[in-house]
Amino acid sequence: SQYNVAVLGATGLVGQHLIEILEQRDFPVAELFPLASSRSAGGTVTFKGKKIKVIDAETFDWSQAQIGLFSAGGSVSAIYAPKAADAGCVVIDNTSHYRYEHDIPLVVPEVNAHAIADYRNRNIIANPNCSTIQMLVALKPIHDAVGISRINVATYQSVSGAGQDAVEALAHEAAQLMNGRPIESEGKFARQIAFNVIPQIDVFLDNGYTKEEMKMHWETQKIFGDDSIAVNATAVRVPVFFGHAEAVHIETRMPISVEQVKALLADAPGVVLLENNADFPTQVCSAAGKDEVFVGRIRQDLSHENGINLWVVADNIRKGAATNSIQIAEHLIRDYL
Ligand code: A2P
Ligand code: 11C
Repeated sequence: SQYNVAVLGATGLVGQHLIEILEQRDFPVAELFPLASSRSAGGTVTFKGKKIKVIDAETFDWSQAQIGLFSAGGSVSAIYAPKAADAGCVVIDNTSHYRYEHDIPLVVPEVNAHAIADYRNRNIIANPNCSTIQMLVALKPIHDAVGISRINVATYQSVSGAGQDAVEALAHEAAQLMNGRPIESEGKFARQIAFNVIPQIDVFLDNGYTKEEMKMHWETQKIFGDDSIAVNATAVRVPVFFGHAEAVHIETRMPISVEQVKALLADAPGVVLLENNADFPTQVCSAAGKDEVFVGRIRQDLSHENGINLWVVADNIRKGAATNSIQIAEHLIRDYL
C-alpha cells in the first residue's frame, strides 16, 4: 500500500533532502504534502519530476497525512506534532523537542528499531541528533559484544547542521576573506567560521557543557537503554559544508582487540569499514552525499588497557537526519501501519 506523507520544513535543508531521499529510496508515497511557513507557501518543490505547491502549515488538515516528517525546528514541532498526532498522523520528529520524554521512542534503526513499537504511546517518534546517530551506528556492535563503559568524543561538525543560513554564511565569509574584505561581526556563529574552528554548538548550559554535548550524553543512554554509559563530549564546529567527523575513544567492560573490532564493523549494518589506517574517511571525500557511516583509524588506546580509538564520519543531513527519519518510516510501514 501507499501512504500520504507530509514534510514539515519542506523548503529547509533537511526538508529538501527528505523529499529527495523519499524519491531515491522509492518510499511508497501516495501523496506528498510539502509544508512550510507562510513565507514560502505557494512556492514549489519537485518530487518525482513534478512540481508540488508548498502549503502553509497553519492551514493544513493533518488528517490527510498518515506520516509526518518534521524538520522545521523544535518550537514548530511543539505546535504541530500534537495536532498531527491527534489527527492520526504518525510524526517522525527530527528536532530535539520530544527526544527526552520518557514515553517517546528515540530511534536509530540499526541500533534500536524495536523501540519504534512505542510510537503508539503518543503517535510521535523522535529522530536523534546527527552526532549521536553516527557514533551509535559505529559503536552498537562493540557495545553488544563487550559492553562500553565510557565514551570520550570530540566532534568536527559541518555548518550544514545549523541549516541553510549557516551554509550560506560559511560561503559568504570565505568569499569576503578571499577578496580581502572584512567580514561582518554579527554572523550566524559566535565567531568567524571561515578558516576557524568554534568549540560551541547550540547553547551553553549551567554545567559548562553545550547542549549539543549533553545531547550526545542523554541520547546515547536512552538509545542504548543503558544509564551506566558515561559520555564525555566536546562538540566543535569546523568550516566544512557537509558531513560530521568524530574522534571517538571508548573504554570497554571486557577487553577487545583492534582485529575483533574490525571484524565486528565489517559486518555491521550501515557501516563502511576502512580497514587500513591510510584509507581513513573524510567528510568531503567519503561521506558527503552518502547514507552510510564510515569508520577508520581503528587503534588500541596506548593509555588504557580496554581502550579503542575510532574515527567516525557521516553525512549529517542524510544519515544524521533525513535518511534516518525515512528509515524509521520504512520500519513503521513494514511492521506497524
Ligand atoms: P520557510 O521557508 O517558510 O521559512 P533550515 O533548517 O534550512 O533553516 O529550514 C527551516 C525550515 O523550517 C524551512 O522549511 C522553514 O520554512 C521551516 N519553518 C520555519 N519556521 C516555520 C513555521 N513557523 N512554520 C512552518 N515551517 C517553518
Ligand atoms: C548541528 N547537531 O550540527 C546540530 C544540528 O538537535 O537536531 C541538529 C540539532 C538537533 O548543528
